[in-house]
Formats: sequence, structure tokens, C-alpha cells
Amino acid sequence: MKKWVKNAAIALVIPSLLATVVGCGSGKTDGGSAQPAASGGAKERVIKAGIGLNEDHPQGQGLKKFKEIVEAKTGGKIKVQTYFAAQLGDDQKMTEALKGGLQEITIPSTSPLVGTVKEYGIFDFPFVFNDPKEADAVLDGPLGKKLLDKLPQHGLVGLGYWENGFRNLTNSKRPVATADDFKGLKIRTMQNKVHLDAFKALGANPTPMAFSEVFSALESKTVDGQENPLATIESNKFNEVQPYLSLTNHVYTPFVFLVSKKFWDQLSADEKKIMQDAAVEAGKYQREISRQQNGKSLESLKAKGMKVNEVSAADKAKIQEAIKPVIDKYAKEFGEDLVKEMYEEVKKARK
Ligand code: TK8
Repeated sequence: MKKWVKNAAIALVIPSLLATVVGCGSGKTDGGSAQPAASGGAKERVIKAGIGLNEDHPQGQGLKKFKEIVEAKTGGKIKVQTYFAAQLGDDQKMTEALKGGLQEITIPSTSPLVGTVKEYGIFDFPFVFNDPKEADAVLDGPLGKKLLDKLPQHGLVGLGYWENGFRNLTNSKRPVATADDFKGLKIRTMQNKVHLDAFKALGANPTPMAFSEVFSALESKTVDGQENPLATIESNKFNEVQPYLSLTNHVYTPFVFLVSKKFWDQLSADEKKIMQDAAVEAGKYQREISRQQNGKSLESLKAKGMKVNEVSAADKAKIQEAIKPVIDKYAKEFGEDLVKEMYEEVKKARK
């Protein structure tokens, strides 16, 4: 082929090849899939908000409330596409997607976030809170903010805390009422080293696992049990594969409302205020329905045939004693001053 013809052919082909590579390679949204500013100035944006739990779960209800508020307050300029039940992946995968600017919002438990902000592990200590109002006071106070302030360096912005709730143990082997009853149980835990080490200290055999894999692991008996709040146990039908429910209430897990910093930094001050206020307002609503649902779920799970047992205060104290070395170890790792501050905040909230 004549040299000039070859060069002309290359000159024609390369730009379109480059456009293809750049187009599919980036995959990144530029702050939602922003459209040119529609009339009225503000940009139109379509953003992806994904969570791990079902639409009927209080977390799903809270996200729909958030969507409703944001779309109303922006006159539809910001459209929130909602994805439930880990359609976009589990907590850790969606959190990574936010860091990369591939997704705009997710609301994970704080436990799997310890790989990003290790200090969130203090909320995995057992029996820290006696009731949800104490948790609200600590999370919405200076300590909760101190931890939110650690997120931007990791490409994340935290707009506040919602409620996952008090965790209870289910399993397919036996009632668990004492520290000894945990011995030998294969228990699924969140991807969190405090939970892993605490269950090991009780003689259990813990396996860290993403939430969306839990039902099939229970059904196939890969694991004997798991632990989650009552609303989650019911919403994910764990009662169908877990005969025993033990009301351990061993840990209160918060959700943290996360926004991709790549997206957040593209927003105007007005857009940021709308998002922040909506996360707080929807969070208040979500906490309320979470507490109502947990009450209803206990009765419903009993009616569905789960064998429910309480755990006495004396036995909870023995459980706490058995895992004390684990808590002491992680208090050093997370910062003893921070742990001290948490217990002081709890004491203040109790008064
Ligand atoms: C849902 C999870 C879940 C958590 C777990 O995304 O993994 O057990 O309690 O609810 O965050």
C-alpha cells in the first residue's frame, strides 16, 4: 500500500479508536451522569444509590425517603436511582466504587469499613449501648463527627449515621444462653477483625462473609449461624433456615451514610446542603421505623416458629469477661483515648 494512503488511513482510524478506549475505559461518572445545565441553572444529575438490604427493610425505606426529599428539593434536577439487596455489590464493594467515583451513594454498616477507617471498630465492642437513644447521642455527637472527619482522605464523605441496630444470634444447632454455648458453632461474621476475634475467644468457629452470601451459606449448612438485628433476620427470611434465635443484643451496629468525594466535590453549596439535610431527615425517619420494625419482627419471628431464648445479665457479663482480652487488644489499636471518650459519651447519654 502507498505510504501516503497508509498514513491517511492511520490518521482516520486512531482518533475513533482513542475515543472508544477513553469512553469505555473511564466508566466514571463526572458527579453523577451530569447533563448540561438545564434551564434554571442547576445541573441535572442522575446518581446511583446502592444498599445491601431489601427495599422493605428500614434501610430501604430510609433510602426511598432520602430520594423523595432530594428530588423534591431540587425540582427533579438531581435524580436518585436506588438499588437494593446488594444489586451493585456488598458493603465493601460499593464503598470501593464510591472511592473510585463509579457510584455516588451507599450506606454500609460501620463494621466492614474498618479496613478504611480502623477506628470504626470501637462500635464492634460488645454491650457498649443499653438502648438506641444512647447510640444516637454518641453517633450524632462529637465522637461520631470525629470519625466522619476521617473519611474524606479516603475519597468518602459521611453525612451521618442511620440504624442497623442491636445484633442477635441465630443458628441451626441449639439455643445459645451462656458463654459456653458458643463453643464449636460455625458463625458467619461481617468482614471485621473484632467480631472474628471475639467469636474465636468464645470458642466459636467464625467465617467472615459478605452479607449477600449469608442465606445460601446457612441453607447449605456451610455455617451454623449468623448475627444481625431482628428486622434483618425477618426481611432476609433467615427464620426459614435458622430454628434458634438467641436475644444476645451483643453489639449495636450503625450504618454510615456515605457519598463519593469525587461526586461531592462537584456539587454547589446549595446541592450539598440539600443532600446533607436529606440524609439527616431521612435518617431520623429510618431510625424510627427501624425501632418499630424490630419490635414487630420479634413477634413475627416467634409466630413463624423460631425458638427464642433470652440471655441473662449474668451470662452477658460472662460473655464480656471471655472476650475482654480481645477488647483490650483493639482498644490499644484503635486508641485508648478514643475508647475512653466513647464510654464517657455513653455515660453522659445515660444520665
Ligand atoms: C447490609 C449489611 C448487613 C450487616 C451484615 O449491607 O453484613 O451482617 O449487618 O446488614 O451492612
